[in-house]
Amino acid sequence: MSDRQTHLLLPVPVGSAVIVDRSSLTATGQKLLKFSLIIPTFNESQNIREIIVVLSELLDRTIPADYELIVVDDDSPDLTWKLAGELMSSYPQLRVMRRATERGLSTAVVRGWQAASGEILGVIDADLQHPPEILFQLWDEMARGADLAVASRNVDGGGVSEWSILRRFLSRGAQMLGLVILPEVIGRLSDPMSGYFMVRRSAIANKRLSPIGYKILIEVVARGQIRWIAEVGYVFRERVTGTSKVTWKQYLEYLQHLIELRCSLWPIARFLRFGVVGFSGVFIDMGVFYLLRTMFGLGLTRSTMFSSEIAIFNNFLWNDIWTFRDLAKAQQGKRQRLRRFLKFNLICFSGLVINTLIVNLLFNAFHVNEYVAKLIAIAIVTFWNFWFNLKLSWRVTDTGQEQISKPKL
Ligand SMILES: Nc1nc2c(ncn2[C@@H]2O[C@H](COP(=O)(O)OP(=O)(O)OP(=O)(O)O)[C@@H](O)[C@H]2O)c(=O)[nH]1
Ligand SMILES: [Mg+2]
Repeated sequence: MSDRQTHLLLPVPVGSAVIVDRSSLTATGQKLLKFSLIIPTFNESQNIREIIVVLSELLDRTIPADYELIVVDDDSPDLTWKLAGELMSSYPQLRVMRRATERGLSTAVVRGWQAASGEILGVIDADLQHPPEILFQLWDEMARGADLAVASRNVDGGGVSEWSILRRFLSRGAQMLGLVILPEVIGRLSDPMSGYFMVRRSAIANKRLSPIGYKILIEVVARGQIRWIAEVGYVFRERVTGTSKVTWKQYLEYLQHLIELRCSLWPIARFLRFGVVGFSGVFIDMGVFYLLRTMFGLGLTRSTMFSSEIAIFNNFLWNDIWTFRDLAKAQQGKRQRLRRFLKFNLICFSGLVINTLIVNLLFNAFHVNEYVAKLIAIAIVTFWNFWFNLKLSWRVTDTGQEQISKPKL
């Protein structure tokens, strides 16, 4: 590729990592394609030709001239971008982006999608570890209406070829860690580490992505509007040529990514409302307790039980009409409300048990001051109550997939 030809390279998108929607693309006069497949590369000079040849053959057979392959290279010292650029004259659906400043696999994928005009966006490794023929099955899943189709090593027909025990352990360990930190995202995927998938543009358009490290799939599921996920089994092949770019840095970035997503996905406003309601409950509890115990002379246990239950009732009502209003609206009817109330009671009761256990543990085993112990217990139990009420009492269960319209592929 001569210097004169470098102007044929795709310009690198700058600014925030937002993918525009279909209508914005049409408004700029860009021709819409069915499919854009990103191939991120760093020092893949030994693989780039083969992957382009194989993918072009496959896609020319199925959607000729209605797809694009976008190589996003981070200025590889082995000149992968140059080799890819030279292939453009033989493969008209091929585009190449050479990034000089930004680095990293996830950002490369997002920058590629930003420059793409496909309705379905995909990503595949350049090193032939992802079997290209699986594209057909992923494509079929998208045609059936999936928002996201993931090639997975952990479903029927999936696996890894010759991974060492250490690598298997690290991969599973990373998945378990993800399940603890980000269960609502990682729990939706059998192979959250997969780097081979397709996603509908409309599912991630106009979302502010914040890609870190290697795991772009997690970012897509966390921030996108992904209702239907399909998985297709595949065997992760061994690298034949070129070298892996995976180092310990990627594991640290993965942890950082999980924590950032956890912070940004935590429903802060809802949690604050829950806190305000809980605070109001303290006054109700104390007021009713005073009334029953001092004014009506009721016994200590009965006064405590009644006042607590009335406070729980108060909290439930406010949470139902304010904190979780949107979720309650999706489950109307007296029976549903009663079910929510019973679950709320159950969770508050479990919170009380945990509260008592924590205070006892901190005070008796660790000799923490009893008021400090009580404060710590309240903080932990508030999180507990909030999270389980959100996930169990106000959980909306009937989001049917039948509402999803079929795509026009
Ligand atoms: N643009 C870009 N591509 C990258 C970067 N790091 C890795 N890649 C590419 O992303 C793909 C996956 O990287 P690999 O190093 O093969 O990672 P892996 O497949 O998970 O690990 P191995 O099994 O060890 O190969 C390959 O096509 C790489 O060339 C990067 O920083 N920038
Ligand atoms: Mg690889």
